[in-house]
Amino acid sequence: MQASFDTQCPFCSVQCKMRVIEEKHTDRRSTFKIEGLPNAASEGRLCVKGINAYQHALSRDRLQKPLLKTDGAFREISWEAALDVIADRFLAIQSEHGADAVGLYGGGSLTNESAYLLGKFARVALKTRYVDYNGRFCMSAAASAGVKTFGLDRGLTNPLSEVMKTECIVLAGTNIAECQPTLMPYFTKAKENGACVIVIDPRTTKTAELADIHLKVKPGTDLALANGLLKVIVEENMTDPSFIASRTNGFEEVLTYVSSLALSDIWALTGIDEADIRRAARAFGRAATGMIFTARGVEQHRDGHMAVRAFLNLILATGKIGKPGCGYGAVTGQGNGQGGREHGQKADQLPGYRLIENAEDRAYVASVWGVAPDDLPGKGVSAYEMMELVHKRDIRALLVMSSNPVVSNPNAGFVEEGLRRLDFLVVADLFLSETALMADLVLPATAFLENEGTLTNLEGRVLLRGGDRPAPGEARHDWRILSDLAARLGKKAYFPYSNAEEIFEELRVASKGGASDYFGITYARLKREEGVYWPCPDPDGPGSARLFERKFAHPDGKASFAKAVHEVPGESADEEYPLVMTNGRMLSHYLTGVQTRRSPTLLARELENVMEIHPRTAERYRIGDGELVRVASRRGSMIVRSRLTADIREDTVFVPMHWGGVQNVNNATNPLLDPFCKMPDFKTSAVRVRALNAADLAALRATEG
Ligand SMILES: Nc1nc2c(c(=O)[nH]1)N[C@H]1C(S)=C(S)[C@@H](COP(=O)(O)OP(=O)(O)OC[C@H]3O[C@@H](n4cnc5c(=O)[nH]c(N)nc54)[C@H](O)[C@@H]3O)O[C@H]1N2
Ligand SMILES: Nc1nc2c(c(=O)[nH]1)N[C@H]1C(S)=C(S)[C@@H](COP(=O)(O)OP(=O)(O)OC[C@H]3O[C@@H](n4cnc5c(=O)[nH]c(N)nc54)[C@H](O)[C@@H]3O)O[C@H]1N2
Ligand code: SF4
Ligand SMILES: [Mo]
Repeated sequence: MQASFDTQCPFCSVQCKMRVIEEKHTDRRSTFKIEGLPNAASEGRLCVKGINAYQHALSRDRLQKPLLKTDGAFREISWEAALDVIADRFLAIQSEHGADAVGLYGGGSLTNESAYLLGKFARVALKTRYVDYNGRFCMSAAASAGVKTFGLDRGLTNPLSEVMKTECIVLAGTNIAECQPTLMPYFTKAKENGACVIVIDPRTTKTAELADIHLKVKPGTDLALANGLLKVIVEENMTDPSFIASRTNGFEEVLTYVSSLALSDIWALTGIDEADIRRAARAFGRAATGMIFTARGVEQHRDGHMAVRAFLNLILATGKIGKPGCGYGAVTGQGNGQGGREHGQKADQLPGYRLIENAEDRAYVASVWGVAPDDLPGKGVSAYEMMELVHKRDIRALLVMSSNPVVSNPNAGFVEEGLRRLDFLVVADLFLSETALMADLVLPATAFLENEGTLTNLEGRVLLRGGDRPAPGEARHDWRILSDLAARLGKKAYFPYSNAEEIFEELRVASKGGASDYFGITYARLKREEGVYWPCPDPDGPGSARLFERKFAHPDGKASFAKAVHEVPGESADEEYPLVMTNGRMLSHYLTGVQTRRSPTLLARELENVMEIHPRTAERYRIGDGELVRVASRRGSMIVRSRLTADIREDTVFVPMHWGGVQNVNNATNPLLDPFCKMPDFKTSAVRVRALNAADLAALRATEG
């Protein structure tokens, strides 16, 4: 017997559509076949993660019932009992310590409906100011830069199809070949059409193999490099003066600043010499059309916001935006990294990108929710700052929904210590993640095969994901968990939903008139049209594929240059910690690996964490290939296997982020926060490395069993 389910990949922001065909055999075993479905982003392609995503969703490890921890051990309980325990604990903690003693921590894999509801749940059911989400570590620098420069943050300002038509592409700190693999054909086609590709990355990644010019930058110095590029563009008259005059503000100040810089200083900082800076600046400056893409390599630094703004300066100075083949892309990460940042799970936001501290915005959303504006709390703090409040015991109870913060936060040891101090931790997840293992109560949530809802992909296209496969055991949708809990807290009237579409109908109205306006989008339309770009205020009108054609989103219609002053990176190598460690992703694993490590096919590709190190550097520290090494920073250390490769800078090592515990790169990362967006300085930590000796290995075996 056969059954087939149309859905979307649960992983990255491309949101490839797929069909999962289940063949049920007479012995009750099932086998699965996966087909890519046509769609405007991946055009039917799937990468290895998408093809194997069904494996974790169908894994025996899936949570099936709520689990309550008593005397250190989990036991299954009913939903009734679980909801009672949570409501009792939350209410007791709030009555003793105030409404803000309970915090909520969401994620960018949640559907728009669940993310919207999490924000509403915080403000209406719990009335706590403390709600934030993992996108803080992901999109916050690019998002805040887009808002400041353009007046609006949407991942791509242009449809993907325009990539193929552009003459010059800058890929800064983005490894599309491993992180959004099904988009690579757009870039290879652009190259076939004659485009010049410039890659900025400390490693020769699969993406960098595409480059005509590869700037192998020192981690944490992109801001200086972008300033150097602008200096050459200005010096060699490659700007677009009429665009600057008619469509932007603030160029003069930037001009004065970059003119004062010396390329030799920028070389000293970035490791990129004057000739290469000039070559890249000319390629971008002289091209008639060009696009710049940034991702976490540029953004996850203490100056991530300003680094992105410096790249946006290049776009504005050359007038390369608002027309075909000209624009910017913040390469969004998680499946709903885009929608997840629009509808209110962020500490300072309300739906539709409205601001919780803005009186008009509060009044509007309060009217949609049927509460008094004064009853809405004020803004809270960012994800890592929430962990600081947990550590300080200002936050006493926490509900984590769709994130694994004890692995993904910087300075993970501190975060773990904080979570242990909580009076009550609830985690809603698919699995017993590292964070769920620490919880007092764990709730089983539904996965992509089972959970219908909308997600907004990196282009800003809203997509409806099917989710018809029955959930395992008693797993519930995230939005339902929130609704059920709200009812237990006496707020049922505000959370009356019986399906995702009803929530979307409310979200449409709540976002109406906001920057990310979804009012014109309906489920019926999404079923008909495959996807709709926001902003889409009109049910009969099209969405906006290309942004900023005539005006930017600031009140005066103009874009803003930023004087982006560069300094040294958050942490630099010194005698004690002589190397710089950066980090990121591998093709076959996803984020903290909770899902992909439960897929046998994906796990088999990469079984354990590694450290990429240059052979000459390895020799200096007497490290052989494939040896276990300890990588230590001022904050903590991890044990990983060395992988010698000449593709990385000699002064840099790279450790992926897909493992927890003793292999967790975040044991060592730096929680220094960007002042504008509170992005942690994940990608530059000074470290020392050493191969483990026999005594270390014996000790390790003893502790790790
Ligand atoms: N396979 C896979 N795909 C994913 C994910 C995953 O976990 N696995 N996660 C998804 C998510 S949530 C996200 S946010 C995206 C992330 O997508 P990316 O941002 O592309 O991924 P990263 O590997 O973190 O970083 C990209 C590149 O930045 C480089 N880099 C490191 N430091 C610096 C620096 O200081 N400057 C510059 N210019 N480059 C630097 C790294 O060498 C790396 O090649 O991927 C999404 N897709
Ligand atoms: N060192 C370092 N650290 C980083 C980064 C880096 O580049 N370097 N990148 C940062 C970035 S960009 C990101 S996005 C974060 C991600 O950090 P996390 O949010 O911790 O990442 P995930 O591993 O996706 O965790 C998601 C959890 O939710 C569960 N889950 C999946 N789908 C659902 C669902 O629909 N409902 C529920 N309830 N649960 C679900 C999964 O099983 C998993 O346990 O990590 C950040 N941390
Ligand atoms: S991981 Fe991304 S590129 Fe790969 S199939 Fe899933 S959505 Fe598509
Ligand atoms: Mo991300």
